Amino acid sequence: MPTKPVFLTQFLIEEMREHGEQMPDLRLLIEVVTRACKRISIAIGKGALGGVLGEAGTGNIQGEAQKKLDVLSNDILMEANEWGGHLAALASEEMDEAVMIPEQFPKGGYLLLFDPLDGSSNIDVNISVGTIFSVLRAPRRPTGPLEESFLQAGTQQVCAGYALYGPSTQLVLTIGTGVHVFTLDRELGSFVLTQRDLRIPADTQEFSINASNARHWEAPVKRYIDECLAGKDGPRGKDFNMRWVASMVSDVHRILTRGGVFMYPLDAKTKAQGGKLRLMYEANPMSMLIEQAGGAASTGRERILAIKPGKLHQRVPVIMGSKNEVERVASYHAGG
Ligand code: AHM
Ligand code: MG
Repeated sequence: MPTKPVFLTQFLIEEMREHGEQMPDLRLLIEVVTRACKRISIAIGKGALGGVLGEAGTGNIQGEAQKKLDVLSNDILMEANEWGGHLAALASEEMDEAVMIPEQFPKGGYLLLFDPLDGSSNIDVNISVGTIFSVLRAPRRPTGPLEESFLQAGTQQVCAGYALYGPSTQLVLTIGTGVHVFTLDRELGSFVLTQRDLRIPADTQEFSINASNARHWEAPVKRYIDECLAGKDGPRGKDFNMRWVASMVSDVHRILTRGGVFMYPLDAKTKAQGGKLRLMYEANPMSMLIEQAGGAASTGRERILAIKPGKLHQRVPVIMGSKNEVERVASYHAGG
């Protein structure tokens, strides 16, 4: 860690200057989003004392029961972002449709997408959760329904990141110039740069998958995991470790930090809906971070970032992390 603390604002100004493009609106937008993440972090930190645990008694568009903190986090992000003047519209995993910035506020040139609280099954058991976000440019002359403006491939993202609410709160961010990690200094209330240019090792000995779905997996995934489980005496010639937090943010954070492969593949249970995880709120931002860190992200059949979305709440199979492992799983899907 640098001796003199580098705060998020200073980092963004210098990073943009170094790469020859000042984008003040994007910087301010990132600051607003991360300020909302600090508020979410405080609410989560209060736990049972804040009266925020448990079910909200409502459901989202995907038919999932919402937790109080899902709703609260969504409200915090909406409220923080609607008046800033940097956005044209927002979309959230927890809301049925994309929302235009209300009439009374100025409009900006960006679109914001977020999963306000990822891994919400972990809230009531005090295990790490996170907020994932993605920023796209709003089309200059939008035509058709609002949703269409959002239906851009992940390669078009100008920024992606997440906040991880763990033992410490961290912000992991890319604006297309590598992946950088900030840690929340709770006393100062500021994100401080703690790691620049995160890189994922190309090889790994760790995988992350919900193994209770094994009987539903397709043959290529079964083969890959069987080979890992065979250890030193199997075709891979080495032992593998396994980790599954069931918060994508936590699992992907571990992989960004020390390598590994994260999988929520297509299986018999999720096939009808195209996969479990959401393309625009989860897979795309995480894929941008993973690729920016030198890793790879695939559905098994194609690069996630190249997918042209058909709808806002689209789901996709996800295989991401250490490059050589992701390529191996993709080659098994291709019949290799
Ligand atoms: P959520 O956004 O509703 O919390 O769902 C997404 C989560 C991911 O964070 C995690 O990887 C996965 O769902 C866990 O699924 P499972 O409970 O099937 O293991
Ligand atoms: Mg989620």
